[in-house]
Amino acid sequence: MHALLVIDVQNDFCPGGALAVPGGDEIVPGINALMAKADAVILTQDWHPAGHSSFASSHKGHSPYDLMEMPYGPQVLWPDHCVQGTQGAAFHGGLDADRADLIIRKGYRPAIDSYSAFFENDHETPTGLEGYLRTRGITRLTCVGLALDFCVQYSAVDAARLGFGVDVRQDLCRAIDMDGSLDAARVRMGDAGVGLA
Ligand code: VGL
Ligand code: ZN
Repeated sequence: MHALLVIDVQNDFCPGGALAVPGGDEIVPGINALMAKADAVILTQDWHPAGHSSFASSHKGHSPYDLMEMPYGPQVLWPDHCVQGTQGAAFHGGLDADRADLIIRKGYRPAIDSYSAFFENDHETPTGLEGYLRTRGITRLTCVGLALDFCVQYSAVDAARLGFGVDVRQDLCRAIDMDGSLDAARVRMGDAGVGLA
């Protein structure tokens, strides 16, 4: 069984959103077309409480895109985004979200961020997605969505480490690309055995 994992195709990551990824909306029609052919479709939704610790606004004297040392390791500080229940956290209106078998929310704990669909940024607190995939007999994943150099990368690398067969359709992703993060992400995915289509 093969699943399509659609990462964070939400208004705040699309042009006009709080953490807009250039061209983020361009991938929606292609993702809808892939969903129609997948055995299983799983969407992730970045889902932060107001005042989340990954927001620069939560740390006096810090600005968006600063790096901060957290108890679980280094963390980029972001503009406020994907706040639970807001329009920014909603899926892009053109995405065929009705097709999803599962929507997995992440980043809902105030003190820790979660880029990966599998583990929070401490790399050990599970989201439950691994168990879902295994109990459904899913062994292969195709990853698409936003952003290629953050949540897509972390999800794809974790999936490969967990033993799933993983490929990333780069044409159906867009990147934030800060300080070489896109090139670094491609190297890390390649090293982890992720197929870069
Ligand atoms: C993401 C930064 C903060 C992503 C989520 O979906 O790549 N990036 N939260
Ligand atoms: Zn986030």
